Amino acid sequence: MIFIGEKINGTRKKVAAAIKDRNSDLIRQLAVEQTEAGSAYLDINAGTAPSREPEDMVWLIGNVQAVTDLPICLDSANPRALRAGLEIVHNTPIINSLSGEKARLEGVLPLALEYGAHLIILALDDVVGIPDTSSGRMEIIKRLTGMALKGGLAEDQLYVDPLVTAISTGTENGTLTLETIRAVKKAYPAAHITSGLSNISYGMPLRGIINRTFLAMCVASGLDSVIADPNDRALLETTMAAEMLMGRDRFCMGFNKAYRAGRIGPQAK
Ligand code: THG
Repeated sequence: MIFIGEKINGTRKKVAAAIKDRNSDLIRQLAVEQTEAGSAYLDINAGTAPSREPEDMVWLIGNVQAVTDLPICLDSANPRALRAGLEIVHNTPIINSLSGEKARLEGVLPLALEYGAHLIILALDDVVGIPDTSSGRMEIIKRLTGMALKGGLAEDQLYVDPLVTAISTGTENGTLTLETIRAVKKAYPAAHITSGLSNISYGMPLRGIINRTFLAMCVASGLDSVIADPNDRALLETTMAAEMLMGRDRFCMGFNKAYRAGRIGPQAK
């Protein structure tokens, strides 16, 4: 599982305050703890102030790269913030994200091609928003994937996000995402499939159990990456069990090793 650590996100209150106060310690601590938990990438979102976003992004990346070698997932819709980040990252990043919205097609796609970055593709545009059928989502995904491939990105540089909407607002919202994952996997076997997932439980009690169960179902459908909290032990346990059961853990070595290292199972005191 390709874990993209989600915690350095300016829409979170603690992180927003740290950005405002230039509190490096909090940001560095989040980078270290997500690195030690086994993240493959660290998502960085500088938050909502568009005028300050480029400099805030640069400040965040500087702090993260001071304590970890992990590549970064640049989480922004702002082409200026993305370019500022692309200029200073040490390793090939993921750009999060391209959608079918005109502004992103014009502002984000050229950056991904210019820098040869990995790219998250969202199944939405500014004509229909998020389509409420799998075929509608696939239509957008195919359009965007086609443009990225034609521009020179390799299929395995793409991370398709099928998008998750709350099960509390639509009985079929879970199966819609699962169906889309299977369709992406079939159309683009080398592409990665990632998602934020926690939207599934919005408005519901016991969000953790809903998120974990859905994660296991998404893994069974072909999801191989997740934007989540890598320090969420129960989520990691479910992820590792699901991948093992799907035949992605030879001789169950990953699961056993994680258990012996105390990364899953009863917490050592
Ligand atoms: N797809 C893509 N990118 C994304 C998302 C997605 N980026 C943002 C988001 N969704 C994933 N990132 C986060 C980061 C933090 C939190 C949730 C998702 C989070 N939420 C707290 C909670 O759920 O309890 C509340 C916020 C807080 O801590 O203040 O921490 O889907 N491509």
